[in-house]
Amino acid sequence: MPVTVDFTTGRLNGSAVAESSRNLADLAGVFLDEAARQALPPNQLAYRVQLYLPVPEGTQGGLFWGNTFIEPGLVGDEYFMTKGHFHAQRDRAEYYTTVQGHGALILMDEAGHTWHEVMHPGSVHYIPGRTAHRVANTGDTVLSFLACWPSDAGHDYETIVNQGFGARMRAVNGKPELIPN
Ligand code: S6P
Ligand code: ZN
Repeated sequence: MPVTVDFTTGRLNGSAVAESSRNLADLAGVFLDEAARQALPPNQLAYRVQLYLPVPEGTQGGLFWGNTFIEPGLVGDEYFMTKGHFHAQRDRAEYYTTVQGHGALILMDEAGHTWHEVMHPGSVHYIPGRTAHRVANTGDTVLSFLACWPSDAGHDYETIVNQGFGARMRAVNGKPELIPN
């Protein structure tokens, strides 16, 4: 069965599509207010990822496709967001394209300098190599975006677990603001 994408929702269809999800229980230590995370239901869905991996992980010269769906919500005053990562092969780049909802693509260079790009339906984001990336849902509906990246990029989550990003996307008077740590 061929793979198709529904451009109204961002949903990927086809037997070659794999899915995974992250609940709040999977995101220990990700948010600033860990007590607020623990006070929320551990089985609350934070985000889902659909993956189309037409070649084995690590293949040089191949490409992967992924669709991410982030639920709306806050942990304390911080928007629901992905764990975030550098690519293990540091120079590998990636494209994101927003389908539905509103959010922020939070980017960080290897020196910890952190900035963001606003995500809205149709926005295209080039993530250069050597740049950690994480997405926060700053709206009140599901945020969905498409991603395309090299199949030999790999993921380094550990650096983010240990060092975090240099800033966080937090609600200030109901509006998103990138606040340095
Ligand atoms: C993969 C790409 C996305 C993320 C997804 C979830 O390189 O950047 O598919 O994997 O958005 O984020 P994370 O940080 O949990 O992998
Ligand atoms: Zn990535």
